[in-house]
Amino acid sequence: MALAVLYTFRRCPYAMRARLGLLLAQCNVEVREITLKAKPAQMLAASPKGTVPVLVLANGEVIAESLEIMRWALTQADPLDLLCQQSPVIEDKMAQLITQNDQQFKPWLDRYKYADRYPEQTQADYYQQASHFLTQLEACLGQHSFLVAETPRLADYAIVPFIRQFAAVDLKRALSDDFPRLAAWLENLISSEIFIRAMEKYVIWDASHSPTCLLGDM
Ligand SMILES: N[C@@H](CCC(=O)N[C@@H](CS)C(=O)NCC(=O)O)C(=O)O
Repeated sequence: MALAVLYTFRRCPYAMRARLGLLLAQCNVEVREITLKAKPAQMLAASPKGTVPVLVLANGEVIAESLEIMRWALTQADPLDLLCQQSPVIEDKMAQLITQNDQQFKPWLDRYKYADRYPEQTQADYYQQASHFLTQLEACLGQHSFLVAETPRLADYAIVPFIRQFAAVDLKRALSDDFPRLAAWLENLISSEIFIRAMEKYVIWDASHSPTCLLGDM
């Protein structure tokens, strides 16, 4: 059976989230690593908005939003119950956290990371603004080992790439100084086997290459 094709960019937190979802669902796809400076015509034909990740299913359907790719994959198989579909309260809580991450935290993260491009406020101001969400995550981690439960769920995997990016902006400033539980959570997740697999390096895709698969050679 033809595999779905994932257009991805290793360092993009949205693409990381999609790769994590696919790996956690043990869903094999053909991986096409791209560079944002020269997006392949095949990707743009599938998704003219030009963001990664893009998943093109075997039936030609296109999913061009990272969270939807995670949800699609986990709907095929969810051996670790990451979607928590039996627990509407947890599902709601996860949806809320992910929306906050994507809509509120991410814009502050971008300003904090590229403060020189946003001279209206200082980098310290942007740190403070971004910290509101981190304080909330720290409180969640006071209740359980992961964001909504004792084991990682959808929200943990959807959010961790962005917290990783935040922590990497200023390596002199340890995340653990202000957010000790979040720092331990981050370390735990990014050192996990699944995250390491999601960060595997691929050469930039070219139509002449033989296909590379997310789960390895078939
Ligand atoms: N809402 C989209 C956002 C994806 C996104 O913005 N990806 C960035 C890379 S991190 C991108 O492709 N930007 C296009 C560009 O820089 O040309 C999703 O969740 O998939």
